[in-house]
Amino acid sequence: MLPLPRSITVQPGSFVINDPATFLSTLSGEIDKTLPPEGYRVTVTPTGVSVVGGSPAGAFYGVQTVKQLLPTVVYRAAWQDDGPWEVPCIEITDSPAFAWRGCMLDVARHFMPKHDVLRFIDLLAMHKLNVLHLHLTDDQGWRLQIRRYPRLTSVGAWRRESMVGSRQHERFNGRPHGGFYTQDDIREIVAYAAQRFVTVVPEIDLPGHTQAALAAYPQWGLEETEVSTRWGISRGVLNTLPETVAAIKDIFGEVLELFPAKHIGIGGDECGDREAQSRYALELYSFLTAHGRIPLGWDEVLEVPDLPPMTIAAWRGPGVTEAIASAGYEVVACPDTSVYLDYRQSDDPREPIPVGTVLTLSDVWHFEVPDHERVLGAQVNLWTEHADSPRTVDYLAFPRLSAFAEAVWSPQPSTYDMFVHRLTTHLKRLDAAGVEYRPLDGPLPWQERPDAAGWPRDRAEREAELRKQTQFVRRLGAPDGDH
Ligand code: TNX
Repeated sequence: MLPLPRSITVQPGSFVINDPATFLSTLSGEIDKTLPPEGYRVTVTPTGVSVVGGSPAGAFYGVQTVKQLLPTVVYRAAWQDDGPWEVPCIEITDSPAFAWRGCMLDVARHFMPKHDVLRFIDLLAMHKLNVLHLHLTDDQGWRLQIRRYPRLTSVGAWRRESMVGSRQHERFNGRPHGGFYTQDDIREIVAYAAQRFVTVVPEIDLPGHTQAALAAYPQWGLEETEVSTRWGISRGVLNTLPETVAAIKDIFGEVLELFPAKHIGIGGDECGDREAQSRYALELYSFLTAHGRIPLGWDEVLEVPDLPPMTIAAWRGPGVTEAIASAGYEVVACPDTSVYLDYRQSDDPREPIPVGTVLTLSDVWHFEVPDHERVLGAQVNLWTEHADSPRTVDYLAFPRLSAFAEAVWSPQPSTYDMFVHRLTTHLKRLDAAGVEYRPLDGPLPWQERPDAAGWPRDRAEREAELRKQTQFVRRLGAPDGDH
């Protein structure tokens, strides 16, 4: 089973399912509030299967576990198998280690059609993950319809062309790229996710990373521009004119109508303009908290002097999560060198568009979420500069996301070898679900990208760079810190 449940006791005997289709369509759980809210108990006896959850979410996870006891055909959309199926008698009690078990999906660099987002939510839920952080806007595209500012999507949702491979190579493909979600699409995505106990956390990244918005409304910036066709950090930044600040609040007003999540992403990363960075972090802090929400910012927002309490996504390397938690902020751990799924899965030269440091399946499985009361949990980040289709997203996400599910749900003593053993069965489930994961021994020929070069980084070098960039964070967290 994957993620591995806390406790499994196998008993003698088995239950025989004579009518699989009916069994599955009626499989559901009861609620017992004495169990942890996301916890459950599954009991299989010779006379039946019972699922009890601490809440509807717990019951849902119990059902996910029962599916793992059945033939992998249950992961297909339809099948022809009349049974009988035999399930061993077993008692499983389980609950997650962390409350925030997330995945950030960048739908700005490459748009992911609604249909594929729904499918991706199914895959998160199958792994008992519960947060989909949608990175909806960036220099290269604005993907969310805003009624008050239609140019954000009529102009901002597409670009002339894209870079091929890493930006150092300065190569372009001459092919337009675009797409956006209407507000009706978003309501559908949010409702679909909620049925699977996945919270959709939207992110409107600003004041840097806004070139697509600035192409649509140049008066919000400093100069005329177009939606970026290049990867990397662009210069575009929102100005702080009162009209611009008001427009941004209007946008967030529409975001709040669409997304019921407690956390709302405000970005705040990789912005050269300190004044704009502070202004927007503080304005949005007031706006969001007045509406009962909590801002979620990338760890760069801590550069803002006297930053009020907000939740921080700690991405710049190991050690930063603990320092931020010690400084009093709630944190979601997502260190790039452990959970950036755009980073290369091996140092095999066949790896498609290899960027970042090596991040193997084993590295992700060994990732330890720091145990601190203000660490809410962790998320993987799936940036999509180099994932131009859902097929490539599958390749980058799986099976590393399966390993991550275990790091946030059940980081208990198991060994990597045992994980790999369980993964062998799990890959059959992914096959049945139609997931084009990376085979354990390397990419299939059609998963390679000999046409596009990457930019591999060395781990020691990257860690040194991150240590330098995040010195200020460690000072914040020190007991006699000078903040
Ligand atoms: C850093 S993580 C970024 C993204 C890039 C990513 C590529 C963060 C807040 N910013 O804009 O897509 O690196 O790995």
